[in-house]
Amino acid sequence: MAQPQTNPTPSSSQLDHVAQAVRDLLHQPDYDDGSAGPVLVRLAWHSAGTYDAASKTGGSNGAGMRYEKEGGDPANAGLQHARAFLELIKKKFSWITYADLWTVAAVVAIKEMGGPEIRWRGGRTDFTDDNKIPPRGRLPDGAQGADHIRHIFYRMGFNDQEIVALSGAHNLGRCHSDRSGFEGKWVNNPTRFSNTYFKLLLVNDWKKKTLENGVEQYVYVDEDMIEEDEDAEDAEEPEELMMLPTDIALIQDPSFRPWVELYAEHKDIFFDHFAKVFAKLLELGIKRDRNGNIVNEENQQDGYKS
Ligand code: DDH
Repeated sequence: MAQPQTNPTPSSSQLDHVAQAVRDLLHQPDYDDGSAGPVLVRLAWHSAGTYDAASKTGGSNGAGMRYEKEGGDPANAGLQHARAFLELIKKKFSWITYADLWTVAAVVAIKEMGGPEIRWRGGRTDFTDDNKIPPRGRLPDGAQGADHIRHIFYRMGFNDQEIVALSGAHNLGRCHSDRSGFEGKWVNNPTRFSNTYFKLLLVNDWKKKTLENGVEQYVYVDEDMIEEDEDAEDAEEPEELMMLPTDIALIQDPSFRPWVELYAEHKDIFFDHFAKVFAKLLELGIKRDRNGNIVNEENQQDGYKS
């Protein structure tokens, strides 16, 4: 049996440099809503969200999206932009692994966009081939409902409260018809982390709309909230806002809905719960020794025959 290999976490002064470099690249006037932040958050989430607790496969170790097997998954369409942004940092700080960089960048971006401080631990290693990349199909499909959401997130080891808290990330960014088929943003200011997503879920009368490409989503023109929204001074023209069928499932399901109501009312509780569950997400599939170093047991995952 091979000896487990450990990879130490970067020192805090090393990390300070990387964090500053991430902050420096967030402002992207020609990209989407002017920030690389949202797509960086989605990169980290999709790198971790392949985890399967039963087989202990997938998760944020490995940076498998560098390989076609995972990077070419239609569920990951558009995340090449996030990887290209971070490549500039990797060139400068070659000592950091991609798997650490992709996860720490999200934590820095969330904080910089006004979100909570999230505990992050390093030491991830990068796969050197695509053997340990899990099969496609482990990420959620926005066209589905509560049963599907539970199937996907219970597999990772999350409960209903954690599912709703994590979903609050849809306060950030937007859907792109050339990536997922869905179109539009969830809130007026999609580069500011807040609990507006939950408020909008509850106050609006969401109507089903079929897009030209045949994809169904929910829409509302958010006129009232624009005036009330504390972030509204940055907002531009009122634009039709959207929700995925999976977002709407959070208010239709009797066990998810109370959490939506709590987070809509109490931003501080949402921030606290989000910080905890996002930290947990980034640790999926990672085994640490007593010193916090990641243990890569060669025989832990046998790899997949593809
Ligand atoms: Fe998401 N998400 N997500 N999401 N997500 C999309 C965009 C973003 C689902 C589907 C989509 C989470 C959960 C779910 C972010 C973060 C998180 C898009 C649009 C789809 C579709 C992609 C595109 O067209 O570019 C579904 C389904 C779920 C689910 O829970 C059932 C979670 C848990 C997170 C997280 O970060 C914790 C972010 C950020 C974006 C915006 C990306 C961007 O480029 O902007």
